[in-house]
Amino acid sequence: MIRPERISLHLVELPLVQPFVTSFGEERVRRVLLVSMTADGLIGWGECVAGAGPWYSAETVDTARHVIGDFALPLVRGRAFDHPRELAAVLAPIRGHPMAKAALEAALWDLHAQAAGKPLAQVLGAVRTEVPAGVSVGIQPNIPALVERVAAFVEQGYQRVKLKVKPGWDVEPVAAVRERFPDLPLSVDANAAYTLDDANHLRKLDRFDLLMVEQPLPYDDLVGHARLARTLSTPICLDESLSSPHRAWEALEIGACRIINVKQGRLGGLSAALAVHDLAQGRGVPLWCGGMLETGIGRALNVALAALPGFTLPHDISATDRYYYQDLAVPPFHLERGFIRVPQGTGLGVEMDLARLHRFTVASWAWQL
Ligand code: SMG
Ligand code: MG
Repeated sequence: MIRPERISLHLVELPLVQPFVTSFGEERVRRVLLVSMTADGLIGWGECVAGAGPWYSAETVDTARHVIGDFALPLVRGRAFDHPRELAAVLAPIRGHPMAKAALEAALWDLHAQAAGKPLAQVLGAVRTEVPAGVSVGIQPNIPALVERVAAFVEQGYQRVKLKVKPGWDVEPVAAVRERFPDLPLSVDANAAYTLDDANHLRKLDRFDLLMVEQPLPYDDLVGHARLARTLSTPICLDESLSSPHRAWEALEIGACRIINVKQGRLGGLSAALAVHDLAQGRGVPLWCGGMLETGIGRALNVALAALPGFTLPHDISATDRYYYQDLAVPPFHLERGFIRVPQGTGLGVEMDLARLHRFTVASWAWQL
């Protein structure tokens, strides 16, 4: 039984090692909200994956702070939880805001696993001790720079490379990378930058033997993806469109995707991610764990999730040094023969470095429950 006593939010600004450019913008500093939850002498940590602006999805760091502080907290106050999966029902009166909800649920899972004296991965049902690491490469200033970046990651041992694409940066850069690395497991992610009118153009990607094309069309266009899927040989993977387990079910029912990118934040929490895991496993749909430039707190949670049996493709889970000079959590994640090891300590299995948290925090809030 977990009875949360105190909840704090920490707004942090952590400089990225390299700017990350997607079809929707550039990020140089990760502005990120962390949640700490105290119960019975333990502290659980959660990371909210919302961005600084409403570009990836409608949520932002500030909407998450508002929704957690003003609406979720009053619902949680005075409650005790036998299991973290109970939280979703408590927060159900709040429509939307999956990332805000997921951050609270994450802290509860960390507490739950710590109280049980077990690693989170084990509590979730992990079957692996290490997970295959992929890397997501942002849009570069030019093609030679892209090929050089990809070469450096391949050299480091990443098992799969994902290239960010957008109109005007797609067929040529992909062709150049494919020519240099004929056998590299390669995928592309458009972050919703195309429409169904681009179907003929997108078909040009079929010649590069890509593992998948991720979220080519707008987030609310499941039917468009189903139509596009009928004309592409490259499998479609959905990310932004899958905002809940029910949406994932709908997408599979109508053939809008053949692969699922699982992000617990986008889906509304780890329990929702587990529901998608079970849904996909039952249908033989391959899964992999997406990334949101998490700090070590969110990364530890992703690694634990990715250790489940349904996760069979390399993930957007890279080593800490690909993102940050100094992470908030210790120890950092390293690449070992192309894999990231699943933490074996209790709970998340990483420790928040409180001095670093303090150094990078720009605002914080706390509530006694
Ligand atoms: O965490 O390695 C990572 C980033 C992976 O490309 C990545 N994420 O659409 O899948 C995606 C993007 C969303 C984040 S953009 C800030
Ligand atoms: Mg994506």
